[in-house]
Amino acid sequence: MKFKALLLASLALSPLANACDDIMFSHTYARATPPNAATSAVFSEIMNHSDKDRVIVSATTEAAGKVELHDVINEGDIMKMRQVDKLTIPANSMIELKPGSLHIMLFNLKKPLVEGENIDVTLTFANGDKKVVSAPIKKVMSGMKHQH
Ligand SMILES: [Cu+2]
Repeated sequence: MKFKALLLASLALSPLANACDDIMFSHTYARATPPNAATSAVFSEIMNHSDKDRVIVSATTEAAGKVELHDVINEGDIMKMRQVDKLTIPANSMIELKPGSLHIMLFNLKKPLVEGENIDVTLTFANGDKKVVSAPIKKVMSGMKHQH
C-alpha cells in the first residue's frame, strides 16, 4: 500500500500535461503528388526544448496506407532511401527532415496530395506521447528518385 501511495504522489507531481510542449514542429509540409502517385513524403523542422533526448518511433496518417521513417544514404554515387526505426531529436537541439535527407515516407496514398490541402500526421514517441501535426501540401522540386 505504501508503494501505491508513492506512485500516486509521483504521478500527481509529474507535468504530464506539458509533456508534448517541449517538442515543436515548424515548416512542416507534405509533398504534392501527381495523379496516381502512390508515395509522398512529409518534411519538418523538429525542435526539442527539453533537456532529454526525444525519440520518434512511428508515424501514421489517414492519407496513407503505410508510413515509414526514412533516411537517405549514399551508396557510391547513388542516393538511396532506407527505413530507420527511429528519429532522435537530441536534448536542446533540432533535426531537419528535408528532401535528400530524413523524411517521413508515405506509401499507398489513398488519393493524390493536392497543393493547398492539409494532412494530419500523428507521431508516436518512445515514451508513449503522441503528437498530431498538420502538414500543408506543397509542390516540391524533386531531385531525388525513389529507390528502395
Ligand atoms: Cu523514403
